[in-house]
Amino acid sequence: MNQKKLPSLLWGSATAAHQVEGNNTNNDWWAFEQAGKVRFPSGIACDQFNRFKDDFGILSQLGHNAHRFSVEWSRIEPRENEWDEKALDHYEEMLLELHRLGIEPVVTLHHFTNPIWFAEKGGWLNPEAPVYFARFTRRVVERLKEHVRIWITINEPMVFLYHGFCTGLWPPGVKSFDSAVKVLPNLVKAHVAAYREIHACYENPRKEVWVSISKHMSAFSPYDPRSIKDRVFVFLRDWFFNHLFLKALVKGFLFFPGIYCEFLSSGSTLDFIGLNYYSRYFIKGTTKGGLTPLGVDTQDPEHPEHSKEQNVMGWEVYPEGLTRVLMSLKKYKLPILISENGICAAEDAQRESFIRRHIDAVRKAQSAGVPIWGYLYWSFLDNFEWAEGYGPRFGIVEVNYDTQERKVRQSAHVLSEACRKWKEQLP
Ligand code: IFM
Repeated sequence: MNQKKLPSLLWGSATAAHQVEGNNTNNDWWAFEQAGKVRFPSGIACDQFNRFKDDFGILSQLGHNAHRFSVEWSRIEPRENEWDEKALDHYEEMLLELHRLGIEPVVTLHHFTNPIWFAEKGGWLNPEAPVYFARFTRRVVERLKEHVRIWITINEPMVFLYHGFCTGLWPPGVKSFDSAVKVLPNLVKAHVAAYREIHACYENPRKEVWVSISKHMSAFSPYDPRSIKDRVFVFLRDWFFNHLFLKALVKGFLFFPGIYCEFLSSGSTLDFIGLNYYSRYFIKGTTKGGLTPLGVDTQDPEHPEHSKEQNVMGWEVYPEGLTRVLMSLKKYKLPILISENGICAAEDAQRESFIRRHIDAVRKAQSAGVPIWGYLYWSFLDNFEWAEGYGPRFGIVEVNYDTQERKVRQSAHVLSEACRKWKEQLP
């Protein structure tokens, strides 16, 4: 196990397996794509499976000291309880390369994709799902533990739940809030089980291993600030989407009024908080036309409070929301790693400005006493943006999908400069 002290500020960028590796033929996303349920199939993506050494060379030139990526469950366990050692060797090679370059790996175990065998058994609706996920976790951690000390069990569980089970835009394509509510405790239990497996795998638990989820959080504002109903629904949204999952992991029980209350563990199963932040939503206090009973959200650019700046997908650019969300996490008294924050932009100048302003927003929260552990920009490379395909470009490194050529954007240098300066100025 690497005993080197962790840097005072972790900084760099992030990716996820299915979005960059290419040819992940054994997962449910691939099957969804082949069935024509999204506009574009992922295909060879950024071919990072074969190009990771060159890609990591770019990270090193940019000076990043941390990098987040995910291992692909369907490569490691392509059929139930059959383990592909070559896939594990591959991830070990990636980790060794990062260490050789002095870059701290942050490894995600579940980033939206599931093996087809798991999906066929009912996926996350199956009450046994946490057991399958914990078995996978143990296998991975036993094999890779020498090289990893920061683990993310599940990426954005509430977003996964929302698109997989409410909008139906992602696999398994279900549109039912009732199903989503059944999946929720399974995801919580999966994290708790994985957390325990991870700590059990290390001889010296807790001291040198950090485990969390990556929690997507948004800023919410009432559509009409004078409407009590809109304000109540903002509170509900914030409670359900932003805090319910975190609270369940910190307190050891999941409480969902009228539907659910279950004790899961005897203590907290978060060693830090991984935060993914992108945007703000205006909430209308009505259930009519909404996909959940939690109000209707809009990012209407005509709204008088809207910043008048959007990304290519129409998400409001709202750095103040990041400060707000970070302030709301202070009460958990845990270090916070911003595990994703980024923009898909047509012009890199917008990305440069986004990075500067969001880092300032983080530093503002830090000055107000929020314990910031690091900042990882989403994403290192342009990549497969799920149902949106290859249109939106989030990368600080441009990818030419015809030739797989990489081109470092100016925003990559802006990120490095801002983080270096930030680190130097830390007390
Ligand atoms: O690309 C995604 C990522 O997989 C999860 N967080 C949000 C990103 C941008 O939509």
